[in-house]
Amino acid sequence: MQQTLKISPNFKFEEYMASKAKKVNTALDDAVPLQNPLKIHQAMRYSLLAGGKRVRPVLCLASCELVGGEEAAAVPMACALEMIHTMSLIHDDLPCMDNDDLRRGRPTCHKEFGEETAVLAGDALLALAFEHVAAKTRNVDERRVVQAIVELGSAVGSEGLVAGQIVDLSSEGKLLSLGELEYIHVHKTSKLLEAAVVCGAIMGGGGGAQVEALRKYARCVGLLFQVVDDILDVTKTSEELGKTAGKDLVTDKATYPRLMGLRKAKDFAADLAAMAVQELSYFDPSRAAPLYHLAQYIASRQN
Ligand code: GRG
Repeated sequence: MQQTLKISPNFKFEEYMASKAKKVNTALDDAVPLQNPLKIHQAMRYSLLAGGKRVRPVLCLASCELVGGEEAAAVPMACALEMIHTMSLIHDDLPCMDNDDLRRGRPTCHKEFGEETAVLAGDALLALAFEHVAAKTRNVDERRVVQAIVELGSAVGSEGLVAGQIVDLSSEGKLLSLGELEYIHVHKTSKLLEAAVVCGAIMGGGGGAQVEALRKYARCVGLLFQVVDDILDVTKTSEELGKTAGKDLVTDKATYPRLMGLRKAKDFAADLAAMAVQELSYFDPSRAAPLYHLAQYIASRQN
């Protein structure tokens, strides 16, 4: 039976998001000091501290606190998620992948530091992410730390982000079915968002049923994130061009609006947001406000 989730109208989401992002930014700054060899640490810091919405770390902290954990228990994991997200962006931008010149409003890592350094900065961030969780997590049972590391590793490896990327690269120029597009999105984007929520709950001491309810929430939010990305790709480009048809409707890149039409893609996004929120009815509504608002934010974001 469907339950209605009663979220307090007094919750200040923008303030919440800003304070959590600030916390994460400070922790990231500390985690990657500017040290020798200077060039590699400059490149790592350049990409890691370049802004970004910090959605994955905030999801992780919110999930930890929803199950009753202390924020501090999940801060190293939150940093690791952002390190991995950043390294995936650095590698994705490389000439052998998407070949992008700009990221987060400034030159991509390889444009600024050269290709070799960008590859190594990505590699170093990936290694540091796992080291950081293992070495810096405090007051969490070691079995939980290991469980979370396994979750994170499987989300990014050849059954996670890497799987999504290789299938995406191999699909270039091909006409994709909705199922194939979903495979790419689930692996390239959703897996890390799922790991963020699930690892936060594990670090926070969540029980098995809580972790699995949050996994369902995260799967909806993960796909929602990418469907909205696809919609923004079309609508932003339309605005820029001052036309009704956007980039993806006139090129052959597979996106949800292109495969199902803009109207249906928007309906699909609304359904995913509703399904995500429904999963939160399992929890105490007084604690569920952050994840509730994060789902709404992801659904209605403009960048
Ligand atoms: C993870 C080992 C490993 C390798 C990387 C290159 C690659 C394999 C995967 C590509 C993954 C990728 C770039 C997916 C796109 C995800 C996405 C929607 C990025 C945009 O995220 P936002 O909007 O960006 O959260 P900000 O800048 O706000 O953080």
